[in-house]
Amino acid sequence: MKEGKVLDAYNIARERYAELDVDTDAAIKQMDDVIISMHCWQADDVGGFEKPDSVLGGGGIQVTGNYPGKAGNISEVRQDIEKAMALLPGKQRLNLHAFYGEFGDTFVDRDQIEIRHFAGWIDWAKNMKTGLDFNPTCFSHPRADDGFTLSSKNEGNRNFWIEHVKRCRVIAAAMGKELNTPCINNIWIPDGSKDISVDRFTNRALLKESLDEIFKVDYPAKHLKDSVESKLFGIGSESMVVGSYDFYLPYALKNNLLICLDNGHFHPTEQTGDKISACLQFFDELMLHVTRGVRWDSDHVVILNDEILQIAQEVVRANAIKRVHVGLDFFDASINRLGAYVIGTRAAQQAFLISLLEPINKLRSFENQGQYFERLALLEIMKTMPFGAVWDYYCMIGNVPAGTDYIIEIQNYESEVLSRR
Ligand code: RNT
Ligand code: ZN
Repeated sequence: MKEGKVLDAYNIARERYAELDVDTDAAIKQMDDVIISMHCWQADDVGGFEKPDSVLGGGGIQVTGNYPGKAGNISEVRQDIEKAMALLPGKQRLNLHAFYGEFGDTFVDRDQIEIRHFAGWIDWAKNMKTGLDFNPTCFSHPRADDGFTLSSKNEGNRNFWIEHVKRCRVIAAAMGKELNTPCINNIWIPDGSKDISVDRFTNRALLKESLDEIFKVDYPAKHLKDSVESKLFGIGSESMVVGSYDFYLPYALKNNLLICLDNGHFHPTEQTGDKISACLQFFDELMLHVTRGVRWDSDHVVILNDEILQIAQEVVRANAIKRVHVGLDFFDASINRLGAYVIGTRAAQQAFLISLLEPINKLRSFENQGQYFERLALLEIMKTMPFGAVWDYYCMIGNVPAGTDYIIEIQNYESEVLSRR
């Protein structure tokens, strides 16, 4: 897009928003605090790089599609993430899963992982001037094949996963320390049951016991923050999920952890955005997994839909950008994966920028005076305000492609890099 055109459109947009007492420059400035944590696992369809290759399984998640160009090793993951970051305005972090360690050609089981396996990632992050977040990988492993990990009745398996998660906390704390920005270690386990189960109590008691053991060690909050991610159901755990919202919400609260709200993990008519102002009354900080479920927790690429918009609006309206950590969580193997990253991250960023451009004082005053027609009218009017011009300008000043220009960049990357893999 021509810079002059972007600027002309922005100047008009700035005036239009100013008529509603919205300062577009201030909104853009606030985007500095919106740092999206990009998940590494879109690059290779949640495959990881263990030797021998782990097979995605153990319950709960599934990837479909076989679009060419998938990252086949860690350098390719880095190359793709770097390219994605170069096409995104603002700053991002990287969210790593434990099975993306650099294990070389040897087999390093999950209960054996060490900081040194992630030293390369820490160096990479230093060079990229970005923070890292982390996740234990409690799936795609023979010890998760029966669908249970931290809540398993098999003591050997349970201890194996406890050890894995403990080590992940050590690694995450090292990442936070080295990079001078707290690393969020988010625990999600697939544990659950396909069919009616009759001993949920024991599984949940075991999960509590395992977590108590894992969290015995304290790390400075400036290095490590722990979060736990709940789920309603998954493929293979349709009838019961051990780590449900009712389980983790009180657990996180009692133990000073963050709760991770994944918007694919609730009943489809439940609104994740609505949970934010509730949780913020009790938690200092929250973690989000932003995704798009299509009929089920399908982890489609995030787009700018009502759900994402409501989540961002609720964070901004609660003045909580610095208290809510936004991570992405989708994996689509049926389209250009770099394109998936850029679409999804931009959509999340756009949701925040739109929210920052809301005439919130005016809306609140309508609401406080019971002027509900006026409130609804203004909300509708905001939908057709020239947001795109502000977004393009934000891209332009961030030296990244505005308008449709990123499509061509990704097509070029596909023909020069991805198609040769
Ligand atoms: C699964 C959870 C979890 C995973 C990642 C790969 O339902 O959303 O966050 O997607 O750990
Ligand atoms: Zn998730």
